[in-house]
Amino acid sequence: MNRTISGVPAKNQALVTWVEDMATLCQPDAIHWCDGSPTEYAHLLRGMVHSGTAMWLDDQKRPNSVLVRSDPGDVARVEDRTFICSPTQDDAGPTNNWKAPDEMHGILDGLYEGCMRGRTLYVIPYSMGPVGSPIARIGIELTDSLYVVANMHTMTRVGTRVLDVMGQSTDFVRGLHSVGVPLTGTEADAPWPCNPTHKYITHFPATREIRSFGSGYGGNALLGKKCHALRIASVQARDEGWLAEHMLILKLTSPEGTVKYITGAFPSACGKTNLAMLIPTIPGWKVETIGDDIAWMKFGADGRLWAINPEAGFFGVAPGTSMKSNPNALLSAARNSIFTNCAMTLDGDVWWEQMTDEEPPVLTDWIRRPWRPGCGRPAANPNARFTTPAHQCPVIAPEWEDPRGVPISAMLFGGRRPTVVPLVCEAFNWRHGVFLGSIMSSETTAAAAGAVGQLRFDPFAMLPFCGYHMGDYFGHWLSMTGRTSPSMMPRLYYVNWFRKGDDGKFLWPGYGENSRVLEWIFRRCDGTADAVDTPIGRLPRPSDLNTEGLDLPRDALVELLRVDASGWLATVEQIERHYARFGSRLPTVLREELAALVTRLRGVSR
Ligand code: SAT
Ligand code: MN
Repeated sequence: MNRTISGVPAKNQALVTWVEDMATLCQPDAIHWCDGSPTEYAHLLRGMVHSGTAMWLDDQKRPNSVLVRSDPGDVARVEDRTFICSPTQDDAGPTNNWKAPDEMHGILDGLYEGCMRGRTLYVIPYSMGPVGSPIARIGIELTDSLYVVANMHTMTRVGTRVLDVMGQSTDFVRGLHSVGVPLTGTEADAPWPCNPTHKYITHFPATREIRSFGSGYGGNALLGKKCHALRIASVQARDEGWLAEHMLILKLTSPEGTVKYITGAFPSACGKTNLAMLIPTIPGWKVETIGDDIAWMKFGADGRLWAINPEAGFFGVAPGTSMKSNPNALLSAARNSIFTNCAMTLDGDVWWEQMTDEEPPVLTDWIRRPWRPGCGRPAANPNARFTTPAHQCPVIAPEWEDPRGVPISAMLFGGRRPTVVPLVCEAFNWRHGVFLGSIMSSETTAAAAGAVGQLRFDPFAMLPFCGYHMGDYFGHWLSMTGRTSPSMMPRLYYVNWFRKGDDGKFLWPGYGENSRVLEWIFRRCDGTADAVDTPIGRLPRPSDLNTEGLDLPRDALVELLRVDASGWLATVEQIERHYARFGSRLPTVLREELAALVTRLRGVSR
């Protein structure tokens, strides 16, 4: 068939052949090669508005920004439809859905056949990481969704410059995405096309391929993000001796002007963006942002771990973001942003829960219904998002695009834990820290489809994102310290901002006050802050934390830093069950760490 081709096709033979093969399968009417230019982005937004997918927001209030409302059935990652199709089920491990590659390709080829009829196939060459950085990687996403192309423009580095770096290399991740709704020519397109019955988010780590079908939302469809930068990259990182992690990266500067870089692993919608952009409440300290979701870390010639943020934008959770909770995020999204599933005000701006102290008297909610305060429904979807260029962040660190990355001094692990886990706890050493990462757990959030608020183990916040057997992943983490001198390794911390009191209210104020915990961690790395050895790790005493100006009852602070020995002992059985899932692939060292923890806890609770 005669297909229109626009844009400048690549000269890379392997790429051209693959695009032709995929076009033969999906049968789009046209192919567009993205150049990544501002003109192209403007064209994409206009196209989305024209097709009814997006609405312009008021240009005075949110210049060059749109609001998109998705299909109400397509609002979050679908973990039960996400598959790791490694050669054997054992490679995928017990935490991933698995199908044999051939079988999955068979199912998908059936679905992809003719799935782009009546649509344009966009070829998106993207770089995860600064273009040309030795840590960066290239991927190509083919998609029939304008929304995906526009978001990829912001979230990654897209375009011709990526093809230039690629040359004739065949080393790129191949991603194919379709909303799975062909157009026959008579019916009007849906504002948010998606397939109501078939959704597949699939990964083929051995061949570095991603196939996504049926959903247009976030991590299901923006393939550079979770699919490439975490699931595929975690396998590459295992094979090549580095780390691809679900971590924010922040720069912390002390009043003396000393800088340390810290990463933090927290599950989706647990405050990574807030922590990465935090405004310290303690005088003289400064936090700047390198990244808010993903970190790729490799050893430098100096033996330290250096991290880059592979992304170029933020895909942040909107509800709860306000000038009080995270002014830097709100200011980042002041222009040139795509808002998804937010509510709209009468004067053409967006709104979401807790954005302002007072709720607007009338809104259009995210499903386009009239909304009034007290009507009993949220105005924005709980997983509503803003897509915003990282460089618009008022506290973006000048070195955020340094191709060498930044050297990491400390790593945090955290989740939503209403009980048991203290505010902060330092690992005794690397292997104890890996143990703490492996037993991380958190209450589920709206970022994934399914029940919210249920406690689940989410090791290293990678449960939905690790592209291989989690037992081997723990082993990979343990092996990192053997690659350098132990003193070069970052220190590891387990933190919990979400501890609740008997009244069900949070004990710790969080947000900017988390800088007090960061200060302690900073000073621990420098050897200037004290800690006490406890059965679970090294904890600050209340007097070791900077509490000047902190409005917190002393009882609350004591409780936040208390070792709840019986609470920990009560979770041991759950940890054993969690570990049992990994069978013989669980590193023995972690079982030993668990046994040692139990011995230490029994020692104090006797
Ligand atoms: O939809 S995303 O996967 O990009 C967001 C998240 O779950 O962190
Ligand atoms: Mn995330």
